Amino acid sequence: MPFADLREWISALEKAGELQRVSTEVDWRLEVGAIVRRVCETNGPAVLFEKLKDYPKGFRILGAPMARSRNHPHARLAIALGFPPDTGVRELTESYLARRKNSIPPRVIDFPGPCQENILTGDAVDLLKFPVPLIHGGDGGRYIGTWHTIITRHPEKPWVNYGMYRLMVHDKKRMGAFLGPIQDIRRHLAAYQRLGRQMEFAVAIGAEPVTAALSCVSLQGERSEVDVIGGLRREPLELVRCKTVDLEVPATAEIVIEGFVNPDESEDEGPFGEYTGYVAGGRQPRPVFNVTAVTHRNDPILTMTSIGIPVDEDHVVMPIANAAEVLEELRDHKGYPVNFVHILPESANHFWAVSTKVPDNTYARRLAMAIWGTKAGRYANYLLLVNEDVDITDLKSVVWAMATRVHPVRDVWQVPHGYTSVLIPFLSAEERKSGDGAYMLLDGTWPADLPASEIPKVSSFARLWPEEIQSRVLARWNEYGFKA
Ligand SMILES: Cc1cc2nc3c(=O)[nH]c(=O)nc-3n(C[C@H](O)[C@H](O)[C@H](O)COP(=O)(O)O)c2cc1C
Ligand SMILES: [Mn+2]
Repeated sequence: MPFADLREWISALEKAGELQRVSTEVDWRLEVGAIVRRVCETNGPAVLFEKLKDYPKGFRILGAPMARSRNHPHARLAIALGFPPDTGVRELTESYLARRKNSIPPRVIDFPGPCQENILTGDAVDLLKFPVPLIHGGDGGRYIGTWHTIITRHPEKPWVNYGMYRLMVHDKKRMGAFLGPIQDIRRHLAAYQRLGRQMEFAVAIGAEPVTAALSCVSLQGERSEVDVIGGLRREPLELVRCKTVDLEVPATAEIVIEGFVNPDESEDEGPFGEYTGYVAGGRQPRPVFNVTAVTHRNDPILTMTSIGIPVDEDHVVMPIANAAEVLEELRDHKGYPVNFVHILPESANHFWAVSTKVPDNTYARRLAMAIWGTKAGRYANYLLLVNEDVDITDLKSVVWAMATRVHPVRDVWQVPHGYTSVLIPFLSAEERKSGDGAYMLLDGTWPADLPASEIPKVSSFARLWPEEIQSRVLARWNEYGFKA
């Protein structure tokens, strides 16, 4: 059974040793952000802050919900999907794809849902009713959206988008968002702007755990994330009608914010400590999210993370799911003989490694172009291709293969132009405005026509000794006197 709400998942995390309660009072002003950053940098547990300065008891914050865990790197994501905490990268990726094949549309329940236990409209609307944290030292304001879902509906298509885009509080009733230039919500907003209409939105904070996780995935095509969320949960997600906008939201969300974006309104937003490991995005005019209603559960839990230098939520959930999206597109739809796609979390998601069969000598560049042509693969600024023998999920193997199989001149292909996240520091100021980036292919595959006898033999315990010797050595390891 999938988790019905955030609270059930929190209990499961606590049982698995993946949750720390902090009952002592902490300050929403920088202290919470600093604690959560340190948790990310030390691979600590998720943190439930139970008493926030200036706020009544009951208003809580859940920090670092899906950051990397020192117990098992993907434990909190695995638990959210109903897998054992020690599930590995390959298994998580393949299970994601297996479940994703069956999308399950949501089920709408009667108003009011649990997220509507308290309803604030008109003058009662106040975003700062919640302990919205000032997260990093250099942030341009208090961020209410750092682990959440913004829901919008395309004006002309049956396409409802769930996306995670940072949300800063301007004042009681208005927020600002950073919307990357080619994100889905941008396409929705552009369609409303073309029609000269307001775009309604709903923000869900603290829904059951798969919702936020899927909100940061670049699903291939124009797909409604909520159907994929149902597929991953193997049960429909329950939604409830909003109070003031024509949208539905996950019924058990802790906090829901409803409102509209005017087609031509903007206000300065940012900067923010970003997933690339730098304060990024500057302070610039960006779309304004006007709030018409706030609803919440009793004793609401605000989910947040303090992103920065890898590895945090950005580098745990996105690598698995985005790699899965690209793997499915290449292997299952386009028939490329790809073995696995892995996004190195340590690279802030911009170094990708792909292991593959190599059918012919023109294959590597065709494959690279196919990867960059997918929706998630646009983030693969550095792309390493290797044969199937390299375990690309192991950072040591990737560095070794790159340094020994990629000729520094012949095997490197520099591709000027192409989209890059505008938050990457290597871009010039001009490129940062337009998102005009660049790609590099590092082709570590052996030429397809190289006779097998000429492929260098790998000198490792597992590959250079006969199996019989390996087994004997392993069986006698303790007898030799080794402890581990
Ligand atoms: C913690 C976190 C914060 C994010 N913040 C932003 C953001 O502020 N702006 C943005 O464009 N993308 C942001 N992203 C990345 C998007 O969520 C991601 O690209 C996702 O695919 C967007 O959904 P879409 O593909 O439906 O547009 C963030 C991701 C995470 C994990
Ligand atoms: Mn989308």
